[in-house]
Amino acid sequence: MKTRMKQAVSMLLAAGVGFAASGAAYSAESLQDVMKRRNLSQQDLLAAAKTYVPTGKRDEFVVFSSGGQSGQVIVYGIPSMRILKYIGVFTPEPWQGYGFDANSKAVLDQGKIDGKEITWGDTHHPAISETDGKYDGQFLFINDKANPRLAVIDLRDFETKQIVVNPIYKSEHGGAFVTPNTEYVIEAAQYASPLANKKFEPLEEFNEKYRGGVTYWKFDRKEGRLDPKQSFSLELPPYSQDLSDAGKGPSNGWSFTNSFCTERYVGGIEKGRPPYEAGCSAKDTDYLHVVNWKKAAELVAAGKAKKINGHNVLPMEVSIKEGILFLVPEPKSPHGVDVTPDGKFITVSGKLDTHVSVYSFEKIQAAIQAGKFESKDPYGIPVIGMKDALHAQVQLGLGPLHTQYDAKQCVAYTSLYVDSQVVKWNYCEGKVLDKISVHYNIGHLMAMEGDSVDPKGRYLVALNKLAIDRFVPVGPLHPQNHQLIDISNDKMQLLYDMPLPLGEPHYAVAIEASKLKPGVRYKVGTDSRTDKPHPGMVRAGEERTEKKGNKITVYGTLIRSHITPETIEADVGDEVTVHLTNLERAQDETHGFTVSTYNVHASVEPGKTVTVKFKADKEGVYPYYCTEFCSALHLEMQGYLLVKPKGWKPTKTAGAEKAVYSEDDYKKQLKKVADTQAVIDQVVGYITSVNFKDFPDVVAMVDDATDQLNKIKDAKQKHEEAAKKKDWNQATLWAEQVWQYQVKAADLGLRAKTYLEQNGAKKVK
Ligand code: RUQ
Ligand code: CUA
Repeated sequence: MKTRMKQAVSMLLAAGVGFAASGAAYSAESLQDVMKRRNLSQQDLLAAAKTYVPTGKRDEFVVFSSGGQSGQVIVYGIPSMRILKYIGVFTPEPWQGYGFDANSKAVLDQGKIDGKEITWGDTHHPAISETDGKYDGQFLFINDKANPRLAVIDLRDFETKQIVVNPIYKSEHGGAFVTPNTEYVIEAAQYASPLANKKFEPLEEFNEKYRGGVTYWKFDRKEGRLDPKQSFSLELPPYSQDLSDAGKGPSNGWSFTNSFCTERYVGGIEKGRPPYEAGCSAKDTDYLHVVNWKKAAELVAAGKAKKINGHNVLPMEVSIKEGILFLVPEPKSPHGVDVTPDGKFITVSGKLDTHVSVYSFEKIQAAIQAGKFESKDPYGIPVIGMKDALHAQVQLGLGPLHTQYDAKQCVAYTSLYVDSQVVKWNYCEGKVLDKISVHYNIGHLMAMEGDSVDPKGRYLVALNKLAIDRFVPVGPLHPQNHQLIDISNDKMQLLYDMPLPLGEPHYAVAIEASKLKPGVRYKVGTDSRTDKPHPGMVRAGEERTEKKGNKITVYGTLIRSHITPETIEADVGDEVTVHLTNLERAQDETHGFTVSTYNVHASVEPGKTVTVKFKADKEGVYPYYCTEFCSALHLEMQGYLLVKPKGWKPTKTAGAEKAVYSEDDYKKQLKKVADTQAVIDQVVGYITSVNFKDFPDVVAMVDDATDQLNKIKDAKQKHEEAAKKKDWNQATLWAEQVWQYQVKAADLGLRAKTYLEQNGAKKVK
């Protein structure tokens, strides 16, 4: 350990961090000076060296964390723990225009339940799509516990594409978990309820009329959407099904869902009955549900399901008769069920037990084959004896919850809620290897790709439920605390505390950054929420405004630095639809759009077409503008919505302003244009002298610049004609416009030049 610390320090020193010449008037602080001043230990420096990502460098892993009560997803990098993005999922997200433009509203509308708008969600368990059990970086799924919903995020653009409502549940905790080729996304019910919609049943008939279940949402990878018609559920007893995991390798085709409160207690503290927590933990064991989902899918295809609320549900009798549903007792209020990377074992924690139970898939199968069951549950489901299914029980500590796996064989990590610790242990041999304290009360934990068949080890994040005194106080509501732990050595080392100020993140998944291949622009005219061509898209020069009755439709464009059109005229009461296409191709040239007081906002990334809709319900003058600082003349990227009162008539003719520019002004403009052209010619000379075509980003910038330059011809003709008529106003302004196009072209050209120089462009002859 000592030598490693020394190594890290000398590494920092070698990088020129410390040892400035002493005595010099402008001597820099040495590393030792900083350590002393900031009261840092060698251990701190080591942690800093392990997490610091130098400016301009990127993280190795990308984390998708549930945003809990914020209804969003939080994206951050490891090891730096820098937040990269919030993705609006079940909740409007203003920056992205999510819920403020018509296209994303249509996604949020899919999440309506019985026509009721629900704009909040309690996101819990994200899952990355898998191919052969490995994270493939294509899609992300996340559930809403409060309102039983599931969302699909496409990782090509990190946007929410679809929300589905579970047709038979009233809540769900245990989603999303994917099968090894993302054939299905598994979602289990939490609090049992009558499955038929809007059906009231008294709690006295809980055992007979209330039901749980597990749903298998069919994923259509080509469409990138869940397919409700091909999806199905298993009706299950009212046992508070909790989390699930899909089998892999030898256990592929099966899935496992734990449960609690198999006592089926219904509470009633206000009637003098003991509370839920007592009634729901009275028994020593609850049940692990073992389901053959492959066979279940075949049974559904063979017409063995019945329809409830239009959804395929396999009744319990069918699942029992066909031998696809079994139970195994699991100790004391279980939580978490995690299949090992090799698919041979299933670990289940007991919140009120000190053990983790490791079940053997082979033993479970042997019992099923032999028809060896210890009993049946009250609904007739065969129960496999715990002893017949167990591989080992390992004493880990108080309040074990969730387990993740290491790249090293047989090594697992389990969170201990009560002990506030992470325990590293060997599940093959059933022995504890190391423990580390975290702060405080850890819920989930996450290792890099740690629930796939191919975990990457290296880092682990403790998702703690309490922060208490870890950060500068910000009031009674504390941020959450994600703690980064180095697991690459025998002993775990705590590296970093990251406050997360956006809801309680329940679970997170981390993927190698290199597996993510998001785009930087859309094909021009794409509706990003449907991935289809947007019917409202137009190209440069095709912009128009149509009025039919009281409906105004604007087909507009955005490009540095103007919004076309620059005025929208409406009569009070008109319904206004504005389609906007961002014509830019350059990376990161997003334009935003809003209209004063109409509560609309669009984020229009390069190539995207977005629609905002509103009713011009009050006469008046409403500026609209671009909300992203997109160029030096961003503030001028503006326009007016003019809402005229009924029967209003113009009294002045357009263009009747007085002349303000002279011939001299015009000549000055011409000089400016000529000078700028010289700069452009130089830049173009450089770009075309190197192999710029080998750099797609540069090609896009050059295309954008060419677009700008092509517009000059028209403006030039206009200023020359005006000059002929000695209309110096028009002549000067159109010459200015020529210059505007030049500036934008030059800006792009210079960026392209810098890019080429920094990325090793080579001379071509
Ligand atoms: S559960 S702290 Cu909501 Cu994932 Cu276990
Ligand atoms: Cu476009 Cu600011």
